[in-house]
Amino acid sequence: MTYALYYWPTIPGRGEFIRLAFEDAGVDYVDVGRQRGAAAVAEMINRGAHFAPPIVETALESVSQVANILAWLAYPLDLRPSSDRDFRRLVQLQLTLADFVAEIHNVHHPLGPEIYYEDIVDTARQAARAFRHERLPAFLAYFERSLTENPMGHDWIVGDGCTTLDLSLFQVMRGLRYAFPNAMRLMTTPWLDELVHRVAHRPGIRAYLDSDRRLAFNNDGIFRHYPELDEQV
Ligand SMILES: N[C@@H](CCC(=O)N[C@@H](CS)C(=O)NCC(=O)O)C(=O)O
Repeated sequence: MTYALYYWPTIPGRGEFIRLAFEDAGVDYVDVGRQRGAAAVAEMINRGAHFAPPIVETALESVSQVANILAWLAYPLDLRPSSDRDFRRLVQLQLTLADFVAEIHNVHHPLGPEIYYEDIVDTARQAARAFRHERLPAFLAYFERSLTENPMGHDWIVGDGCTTLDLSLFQVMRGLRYAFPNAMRLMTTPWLDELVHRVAHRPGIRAYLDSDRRLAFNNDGIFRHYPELDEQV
């Protein structure tokens, strides 16, 4: 099976959650946006079946929404837990992570994606303060607790092996440390930090991180580093 990923070529964004799954599993995939440019992604969206990228296409179907794509790929890529109950929990946590990612994005775009950050810096400052003090600790505590309370052990968040969700948590933790380094130093997430380390050392991920396929975080993406939105120290 060959997979085609449609995602914007210049940011890790939500496409990165999908890339990490492909790279960890070592499967063949075509990164259409990076090979053919943003126009090819726009063209896919204009066909009308999907509202927004990332979109993954095979010869048989095309699928959008990160959590939905990963729930699908978890089976063929062998990044799933073994029981149905754990699979439901995986999807539940992946959807919660999608909520978290949307809130992270909304910190720098509190009035919607169309308004330039530079035009709403003061509003973004207010949004960032609330995010850093309320939502960031609440979401991190939830995922940290999920990890420590996994009855199958604390190496992985669901079940006893690596899943798509562990790879996604890696990306979110790395993104948060890029965007809010000061605020993140105040958070206590020992188990999530161990998880990030464990994921970074998986053979497929390590090779990917060292390759030119891996895009660096930047200020056009979801995780943006604006010092004025971070904790002042
Ligand atoms: N809930 C969707 C969000 C998709 C999304 O917002 N995609 C962004 C890029 S990360 C986009 O290009 N959105 C265009 C739009 O919302 O019009 C998912 O998880 O896939």
